Amino acid sequence: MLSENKVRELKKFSKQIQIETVKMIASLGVGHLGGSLSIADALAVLYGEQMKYDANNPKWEGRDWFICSKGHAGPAVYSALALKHFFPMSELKTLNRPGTNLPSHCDRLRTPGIDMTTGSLGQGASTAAGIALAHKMNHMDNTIYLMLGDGEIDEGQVWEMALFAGTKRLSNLIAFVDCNKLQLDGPTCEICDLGNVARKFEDFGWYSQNVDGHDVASINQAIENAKRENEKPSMIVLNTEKAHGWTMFANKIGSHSATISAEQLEDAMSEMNAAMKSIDEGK
Ligand SMILES: Cc1ncc(C[n+]2csc(CCOP(=O)(O)OP(=O)(O)O)c2C)c(N)n1
Ligand SMILES: [Mg+2]
Repeated sequence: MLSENKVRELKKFSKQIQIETVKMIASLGVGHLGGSLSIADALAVLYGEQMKYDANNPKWEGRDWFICSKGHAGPAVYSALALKHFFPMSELKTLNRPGTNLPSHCDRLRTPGIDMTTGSLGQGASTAAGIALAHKMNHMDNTIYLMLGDGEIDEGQVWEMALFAGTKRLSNLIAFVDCNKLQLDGPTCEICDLGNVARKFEDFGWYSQNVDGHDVASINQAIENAKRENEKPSMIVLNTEKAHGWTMFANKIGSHSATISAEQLEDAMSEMNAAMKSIDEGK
């Protein structure tokens, strides 16, 4: 269980990830806002508490891997990596510009700390299972973390991976689905209703849990539970809100790829800095 201080530290880290994400996208003018903000809390728990890594040696063999299969959420991952010193914060302003190390979608050959190239939805799922299998065959105890989107899991490839990982008992694979209920241009349930996601993965041989995806303590506990499971891959369904943390865009379809004006940036910073102050004051 996390101490009160640690919970506060993770909440602040998550808020900082959100702040940097919005600033980064606003500096370019447009980007994948909603699906970046919705995973900030999970990223804070991973990079602030659970994952083994060495920012000075991103390819360290003993590290845990993070594969953001919903590769369009790159901005949130870049924020977490920069805040943990994988590269200078000043690089965040180069998002998706010519010559940048931070393309709009994750690229393992461009960005220190990005473990897999993603963006074509579904493919990160298969690569994560392959990497988990390779580590298992080599008797290595690294954990492979995988982030999927709830629209992304419409892809048949994800379910092929689910079957494979269940069959191979890849207990070193801990996956999340960011259930923010929206995809690119509509509600997930209207486009392809997946029903009970946790139960479906359970049927494929996984250990499944449902958590509040904006509660860092619950996310942390779910990962602890998953690490204790030695026979099955784990699925942690994160119940989230798209563009969480910024009322103007929260739960709106238009948050998926949003343009951000100077006035809107000001609005976001005032809301997010107030939220940061509340965390500091223990509210
Ligand atoms: C194979 C593939 N098809 C389509 C796209 C275009 N696309 C990018 S994001 C997205 C919606 C994904 O929805 P979801 O997984 O719910 O993402 P989130 O809500 O987390 O942003 C789509 C269709 C893509 N990147 N890859
Ligand atoms: Mg979604």
